[in-house]
Amino acid sequence: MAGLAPPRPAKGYRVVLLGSASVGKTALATQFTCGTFPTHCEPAVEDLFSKLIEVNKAPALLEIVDTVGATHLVTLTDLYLRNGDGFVLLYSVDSAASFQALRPLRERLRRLRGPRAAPLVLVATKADLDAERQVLTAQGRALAREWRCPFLEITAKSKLMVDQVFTQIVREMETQARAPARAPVPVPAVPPRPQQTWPSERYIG
Ligand SMILES: Nc1nc2c(ncn2[C@@H]2O[C@H](COP(=O)(O)OP(=O)(O)OP(=O)(O)O)[C@@H](O)[C@H]2O)c(=O)[nH]1
Ligand SMILES: [Mg+2]
Repeated sequence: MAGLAPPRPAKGYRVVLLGSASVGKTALATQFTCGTFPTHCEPAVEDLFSKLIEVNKAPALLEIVDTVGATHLVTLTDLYLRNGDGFVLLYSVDSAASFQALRPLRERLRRLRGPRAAPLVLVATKADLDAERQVLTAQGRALAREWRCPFLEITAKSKLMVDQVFTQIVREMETQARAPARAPVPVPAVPPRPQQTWPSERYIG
């Protein structure tokens, strides 16, 4: 039909949710994909969710990997860190321990991925639990500034800022995909006879 552009194929992204047990990873994935707040979540080794969204007028098909926070599954977590396209690192505002657990996780991500980019978003969950708050908004913001990544405070319970988590991670993945591949830092060549080459450089201009 004239005038109708063919639909653009959706780009696929694997987004991994990471964080300590009970921070609300499953609640976030369920609220985002099904629009419901689960009343009871059975811990599973892994759950997969998917959703087609639109970011910057382009379709993005998200495969969301909901991991478990249990620490004995270290090798499994390494697999996710290696194979994810983008990462949502979560802590809950009522748990300082869950906040502190993110730094080693991020270090591991950096070590495992090497020079490969790891787009990420930092997310503070359970913002409705303000009376039990142990981590200030400013602390989350400061960590995100240090990591140069977006930061969001969300409430999966009332679907506050839930969609934005995924829009942001898609934006991060797209930005890093567009960035030129990091070239190795060139080692400056040492002139074989410095005294022969240096003067000409010194007197330029
Ligand atoms: N008040 C409040 N509670 C929440 C929120 N999100 C999750 N929870 C509760 O936090 C508990 C843990 O949530 P889950 O989504 O199961 O946490 P998880 O990160 O998937 O935990 P694991 O799978 O064990 O790693 C549940 O009792 C949820 O109801 C929220 O936004 N507000
Ligand atoms: Mg879970």
